[in-house]
Amino acid sequence: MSILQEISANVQIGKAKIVKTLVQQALDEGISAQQILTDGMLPAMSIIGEKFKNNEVFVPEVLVAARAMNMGTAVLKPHLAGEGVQAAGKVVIGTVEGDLHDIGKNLVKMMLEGKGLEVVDLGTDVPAAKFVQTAIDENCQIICLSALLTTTMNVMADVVKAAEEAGIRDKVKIMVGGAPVTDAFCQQIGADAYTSDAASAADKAVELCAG
Ligand code: B1M
Repeated sequence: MSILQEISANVQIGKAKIVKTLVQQALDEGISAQQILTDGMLPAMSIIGEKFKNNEVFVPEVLVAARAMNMGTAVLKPHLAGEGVQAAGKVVIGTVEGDLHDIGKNLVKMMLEGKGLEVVDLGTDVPAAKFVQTAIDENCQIICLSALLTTTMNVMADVVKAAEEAGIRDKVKIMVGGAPVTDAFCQQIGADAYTSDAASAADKAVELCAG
């Protein structure tokens, strides 16, 4: 079994400490942080998701896998951080109200910080008004929204409306993402940008801050 397969297998069974050790070992062996993430850790969460859908694993197993994933990505964090010119800008990020999924949101945050952007992380289950108030109070250029449930993605439309009602829509860009979100949905709700993964989200945020 390759080390990436070992990482995937241990994320799936939630062996957080072993994942942490294996991720460090893979880095020491010269495997890039991006490859560890893309070929080791992300496939593990897809497999868990499939098993969850088919009732082969249940919430407790998914939670321990998520914890192992988060511990592994913490080791990757300094290595995923971009090098070179650091962008200037401030972003508020969170998972929308009703939604507790935060692995993707944490990855986006990590990549944004890697690009030198300052990030205010509101966590999960964040009401629309909180995003808008934070953008005002903290003088953020971008609101970044993550949703993993088809039932919560509509809260993103509430954030767009709340920003309009607060009179900040022309000053703040709104970015959306997460597994059920699409470019068509982004356009439908009047948000500014959809990206499918954390690295593209960070690139887009830099572009929007510069613009
Ligand atoms: Co949940 N869950 N879950 N879950 N869970 C899904 C999302 C699901 C698809 C599983 C399934 O059925 N196959 C399904 C949703 C179905 C649907 O809506 N159609 C589901 C369900 C149903 C539920 C519950 C309702 C289950 C229940 O209780 N009966 C419940 C809801 C709780 C709630 O939120 N209110 C629930 C709970 C949980 C756990 C708490 C156990 C756990 C979350 C733990 C945590 O996050 N700390 C969990 C998990 C782990 C998953 C799966 C297995 C994995 C999600 C994940 O972390 N993926 C997931 C199945 C799956 O996705 N295959 C599933 C890895 C992560 C890196 O990907 O977050 O998509 P993702 O992020 C990607 C991109 O989407 C993008 O960047 C990342 C990659 O670079 N991205 C952005 C994300 N945000 C972005 C923002 C951007 C740009 C890009 O711009 C701002």
